[in-house]
Amino acid sequence: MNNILNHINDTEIRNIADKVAGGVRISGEEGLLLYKKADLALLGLLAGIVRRRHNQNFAYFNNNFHIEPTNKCIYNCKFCSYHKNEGDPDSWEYTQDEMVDIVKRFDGKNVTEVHIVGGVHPDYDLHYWGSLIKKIKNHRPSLHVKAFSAIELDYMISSAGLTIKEGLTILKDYGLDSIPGGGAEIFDRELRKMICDEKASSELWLTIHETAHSIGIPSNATILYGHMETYMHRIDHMERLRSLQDKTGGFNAFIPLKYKMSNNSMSFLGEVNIIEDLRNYAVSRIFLDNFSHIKAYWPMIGKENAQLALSFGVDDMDGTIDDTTKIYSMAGSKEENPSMSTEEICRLISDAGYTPVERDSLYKPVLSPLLRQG
Ligand code: V47
Repeated sequence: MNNILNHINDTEIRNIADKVAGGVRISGEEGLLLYKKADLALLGLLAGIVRRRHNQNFAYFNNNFHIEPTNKCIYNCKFCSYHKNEGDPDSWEYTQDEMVDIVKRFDGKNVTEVHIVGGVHPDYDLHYWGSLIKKIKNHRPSLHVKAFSAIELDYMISSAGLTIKEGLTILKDYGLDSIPGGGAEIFDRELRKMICDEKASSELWLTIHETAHSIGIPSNATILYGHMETYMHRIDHMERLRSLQDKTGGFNAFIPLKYKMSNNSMSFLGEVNIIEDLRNYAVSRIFLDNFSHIKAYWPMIGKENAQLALSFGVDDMDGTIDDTTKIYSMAGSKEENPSMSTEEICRLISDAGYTPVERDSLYKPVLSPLLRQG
């Protein structure tokens, strides 16, 4: 490895590369230099070192599906293509029975996780959402329920007049297993004000996740990138996550979400290209040394790009999805009806040179019939 690093001409980048190869944490300033000055091939190499330290040659996926209860939302984030007002012909709202029917569609199928996330609907309270989780658990106790972004949680808990800890404890008792990473967007106060002024602050997002971790609810973290932010904003966002992870160890995965431009009021910004996506996955992998997993969410970035990202630090492809999410098709993703079979996801991973592992929601291997047959 040292021989390869000898070919780096820039002394600053060479020193950072030496640190990464030696397993030493890099500073925010050094992360910034990687974004600005390191070429993509070097970033892939360094991210690969960190990736292998955490996950060897494995690449993970799960068998999962989503429920998006409603796209009616009290907030109107500028990047969102999903939000609709009450009365809009494109708005929807499922009843609890309809949502349990979605779960029933997967009876006899080897799914292990349901991911529930949607708009912040004004009419439903904490116990409504809790009882939905309970009904799902009653029907299929082994299904892991990963539900509600910190933004939805803030609304349902604060409108019930409870503390975050009280609200999360109630949801945990109903059967909540983990929390997805949505709603983090970008933590910088000024930028957050520009793109999603109304919803929970960055500090509140972090407090909700910290409190969840303290009562044994793990979670994910996201960043929304590729809009108006600079590299400094991305580093600031990841530094806050890295500090919290040092404190709690409760994050499972970090998921960079690329801003998609269709049907929202920030379309004039356009979208960043694949080079920038790969650069961002790689720097995330290098910088977040205390996160075990970096996920490429293929319904957002596309199957082939997610496959390519495996060589830039990513070790998790998310799941099979089975055409159950609309958030990204509404924002212009080319994956209009996102669905992958276990066979297809395994083939994508092995064609990229990695070993596919079906995981549960906590990254324990699941012995799927397909993988058992080799
Ligand atoms: O918070 C919304 C993003 C997130 C757009 O935890 C957009 O496993 C880009 O958090 N362009 C929700 N992004 C989705 C989410 C998620 C996805 C996959 C896996 C996990 C996990 C979590 O979607 C929102 C927001 O950041 N988003 N609109 C858009 N136009």
